[in-house]
Amino acid sequence: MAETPPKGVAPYGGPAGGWGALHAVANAVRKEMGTSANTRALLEMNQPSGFDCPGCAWPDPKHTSSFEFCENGAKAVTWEATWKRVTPDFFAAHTVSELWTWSDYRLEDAGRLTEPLRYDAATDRFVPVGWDEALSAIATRLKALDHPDQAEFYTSGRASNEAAFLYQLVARAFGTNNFPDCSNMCHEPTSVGLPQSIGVGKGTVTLEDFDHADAVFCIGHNPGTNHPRMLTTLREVSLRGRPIVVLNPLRERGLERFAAPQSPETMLTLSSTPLASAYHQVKVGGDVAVLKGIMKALIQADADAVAAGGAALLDHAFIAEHTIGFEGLVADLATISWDDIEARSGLPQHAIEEMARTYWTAERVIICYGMGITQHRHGTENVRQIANLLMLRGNIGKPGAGICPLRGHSNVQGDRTVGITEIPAEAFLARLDKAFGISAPRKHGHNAVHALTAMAEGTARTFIGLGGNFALAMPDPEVAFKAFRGLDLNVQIITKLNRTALLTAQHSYILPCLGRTERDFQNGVLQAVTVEDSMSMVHASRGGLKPASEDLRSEVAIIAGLGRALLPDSAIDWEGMTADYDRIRDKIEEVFPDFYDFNARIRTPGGFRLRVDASDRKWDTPDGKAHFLVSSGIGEDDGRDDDTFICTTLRSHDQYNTTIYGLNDRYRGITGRRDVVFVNAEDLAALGLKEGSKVDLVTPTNRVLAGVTAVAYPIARGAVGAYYPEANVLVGVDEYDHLSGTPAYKSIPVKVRRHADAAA
Ligand SMILES: Nc1nc2c(c(=O)[nH]1)N[C@H]1C(S)=C(S)[C@@H](COP(=O)(O)OP(=O)(O)OC[C@H]3O[C@@H](n4cnc5c(=O)[nH]c(N)nc54)[C@H](O)[C@@H]3O)O[C@H]1N2
Ligand SMILES: Nc1nc2c(c(=O)[nH]1)N[C@H]1C(S)=C(S)[C@@H](COP(=O)(O)OP(=O)(O)OC[C@H]3O[C@@H](n4cnc5c(=O)[nH]c(N)nc54)[C@H](O)[C@@H]3O)O[C@H]1N2
Ligand SMILES: [Mo]
Repeated sequence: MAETPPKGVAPYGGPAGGWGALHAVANAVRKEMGTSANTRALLEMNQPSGFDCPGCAWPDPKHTSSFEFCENGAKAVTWEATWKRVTPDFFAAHTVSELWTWSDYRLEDAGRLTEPLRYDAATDRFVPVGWDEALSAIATRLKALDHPDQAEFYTSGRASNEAAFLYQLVARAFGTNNFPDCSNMCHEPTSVGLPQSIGVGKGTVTLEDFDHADAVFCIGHNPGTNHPRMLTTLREVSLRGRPIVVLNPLRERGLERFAAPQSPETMLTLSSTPLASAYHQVKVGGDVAVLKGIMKALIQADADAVAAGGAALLDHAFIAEHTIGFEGLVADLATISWDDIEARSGLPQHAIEEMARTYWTAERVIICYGMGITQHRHGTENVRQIANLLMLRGNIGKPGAGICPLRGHSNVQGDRTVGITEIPAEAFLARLDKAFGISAPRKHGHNAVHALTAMAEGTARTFIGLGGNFALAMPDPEVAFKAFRGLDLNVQIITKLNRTALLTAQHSYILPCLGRTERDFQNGVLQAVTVEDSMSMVHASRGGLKPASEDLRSEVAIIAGLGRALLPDSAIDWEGMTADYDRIRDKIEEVFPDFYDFNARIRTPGGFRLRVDASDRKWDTPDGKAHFLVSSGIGEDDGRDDDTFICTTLRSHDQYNTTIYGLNDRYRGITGRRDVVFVNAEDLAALGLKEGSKVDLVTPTNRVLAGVTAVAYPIARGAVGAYYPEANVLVGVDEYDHLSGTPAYKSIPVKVRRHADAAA
C-alpha cells in the first residue's frame, strides 16, 4: 500500500541543470540583489578580465563563453553581492547570546559585515572598533603569549594567493608553523598520498585532456551540486560516446542526466544528455575493495591474454621504465579474495570485472574523485589505489589520461602552493628567510585536528581565522565550541557572520573583508589577486562591484596591517606590498621559482599553468620513479554487524559548506528541510521502520543525531546519509585518517533507532 511521503519529500524526476537551474539563478538574483546594477557581476564571472567564481575550483575553458557560470556559482556570487548589511545597529539590537540561538542560515542571511567589531562582555554585544585599535590590540594579545606556537593561523580556501602568502609570512615571522587549513578536512589525502606515489600532490590533467579521454571514472564526488560546470565537460565526453563510470553509494542526479542551460536546443526541446554509462552503488567506504578488485581482474586478464598469445593489457613498458613496486602490488592483490571484495564493496564480482573491462578497453582514462574518497579513515589509502590503477596502464602523463582530484574551495590548491602548510620543506623556508630577512621556525606546526586538540587542551590560546567557519566545519561541535570559549583571543577575518565568530573568547574581534566580487583599490589603483584552480592553472581575478561598505579592507591590507602591528621592527615592506600587489607577486616568485615572470604571465588572458612534473612523466620522488604503494587489506574493517550502518555526510544542493543558502536539496527531492536521513528502502523495512519514521543515529561512542526523519532513497544497503554540518555531532575529533589527519566524516558507524520521543 502506498504511503504518503513525509512533508517536503518527493522524488525529483528531471535532469540536472535545465530550467530548474535557471529558475534557481533567477530566484537567487531576485532575493539577494533585487534589480541592482550588481547583477552585472554575474556576467563578469570567470571572464578573462573579471573575477574568479568563488564557488568551486573547476577550471574555466580557454575560450570562455559569455555565460561561464552555473547555478551554484550564481548562488555563491549573489550571496556575497547581496544588498543586505549587518551594521552596528544590528549588533546594538542583538546580544551575542541571542544571536547564538539563530540558525546558521539566518546568521549569514543577515548580510555583509560592514565594519570591524570588538566583543564587549559587559553588554554581551559586538561593538564597533577602529581598524588601528583592533589590530594593535590583537598584536598585543599575540605578543603576550608564552610562545608563538600557542597561536593557530587558520586559512579557508577562498583566500587569494597574495593574501595567503602574506598570512604565512606574518605567522612565520612571528614564529610558528601552526597552519590548520580547510584542506586538512578535504584533500589532505591527495596532498599526502600522491607525492609518495607520483611525486606531486595535485592532479595531473588539464581540461583539454577530457577532450581526448576514452573513458572517465567519477568516484565519490557530486558534480551536479559541487562542481556544476564540470557537467558541461562530462556532457561532451558522453556526446563523444565515451563511457563514464560512476562509483557512488547514492544515486546522484547530477551524474545521471544533464540538460545544459547553455544549449538553446536542449532547453527548448526539454531534452537532456545521459552522463553515467554505468552507475555502481558501492557501499560507503568500499572503494579500496572495488579498486583492488578492478586491478585484480585486470592483472588476471592480462596474464590470460598473454598466455593465449594475445596483446598485453598492462602497459608493461611504462611499468618497467617508470615505476617501482609492481611485484608488491601483484602479491598483495593475490592475497585478497573475491568473497571479501564483494562483501566489503557490496558489488558483485561481475560488476567489478565489467568496470575492469571498460578500463582496459579504453586507451586513455581519467579518474576523478572527491570527498567520497578522501574523508575516510583510509582516505589516503583510497587515493593511492586510484594512482596504482592508473599506473597499471600508463594512464598518467599522456594526453587524455590522468588523475583528477576535484578540489573544494576555489583557491584551496593555491593557498597550499604559496606556503600554507604546517610541514614546510626546508628549501622553501630557506628561500623565505632570504627573501624577507627573517628566520622562520623549523618545528612542524599544527594541522586542523592538532589545532583543535591544542585549543581544547588549553595549550593553544589564540585562533585567527582567514575566512571559514572552523568550529562548525570540524568534528564534534561540543569540543570545538568549548575550545573556542576557553581561548584568550578569537579573531575572524570574514565577510558574513557565522557561528565561529559568536564563540567569544576572553578577547574577540571580527574583521570584515572585501569579497572576490568587489573592487579592491589601493593607492587609487585597482588591484588584481590570483588564484590556482584544480588543474594548476593560475590566473588573475579582479572584482567589479562597489564594496559592501567603505570600512571594509582587503584581506591583503588586513594581514599586512597585522604584520605591521605585530612586528614593528621587521624590515618587511608591509605598506609597499599592500600599495601594489605586484610587489607581493614579485616576492612569491622569489620564494617559489615556478612562478617565474609571475606578473607578466598573469596579464595574458587565462593565465598560465604551474609546472606539474608528473604530467610529463617526470617523478619528483627521491628515486625519480613513480611508486605503486601497497598496503594490505581492503580498507578499514567497516565493523558492521547486522544492525550497524555506516553514515556518510552530504552537502545539499543549497549550501556552500557551512553556509546554508536555503533548505532545499532539489536533485535529491527534498524541499524546505534538512532534518532527514537517507536510508535504503529495504533496510528501512528490515528495521521495521518506514519512510517518515523519526529516528536517532547513535554511534558506538554514544554520540547522537536525534530526531531526523527517515527518507527512503536509492542508497547502497548498509549505508545512511545525513547532512553536514548538522551530522558533525556524530564525529569524534580523534576519528581521522592517520596518514593525512583528515576527519572520517564519511564513515561513521551508527545504529538507526526509533527516535526516543516518538510514539511506538
Ligand atoms: N555548491 C557547492 N559547491 C561546492 C561546495 C559546496 O558545499 N557547495 N563545497 C566545495 C568544497 S570545500 C568541496 S571539498 C567540494 C566537495 O565536493 P564533493 O567531493 O562532491 O563532496 P560531497 O558533497 O561531500 O559529496 C561527495 C559524494 O561522495 C559520495 N560518497 C559518500 N561516501 C562515499 C564513499 O564511501 N564512496 C564513494 N565512492 N562515494 C561516497 C556522496 O554520495 C556524494 O555524492 O565542493 C566544493 N564546491
Ligand atoms: N561532516 C562533514 N564535515 C565537513 C565536510 C563534510 O563533507 N562533511 N567537509 C569539510 C570540507 S571539504 C571543508 S573545505 C570544510 C569547510 O570549512 P571552512 O572553509 O572553514 O568553511 P566555510 O563554510 O566554507 O566558510 C564559510 C565562511 O567563510 C567566510 N567567507 C566567505 N567568503 C569569504 C572571503 O572571500 N574571505 C573571507 N576572509 N571570508 C569569507 C564567511 O564569513 C562564511 O561564514 O568543512 C569540512 N567539514
Ligand atoms: Mo573542501
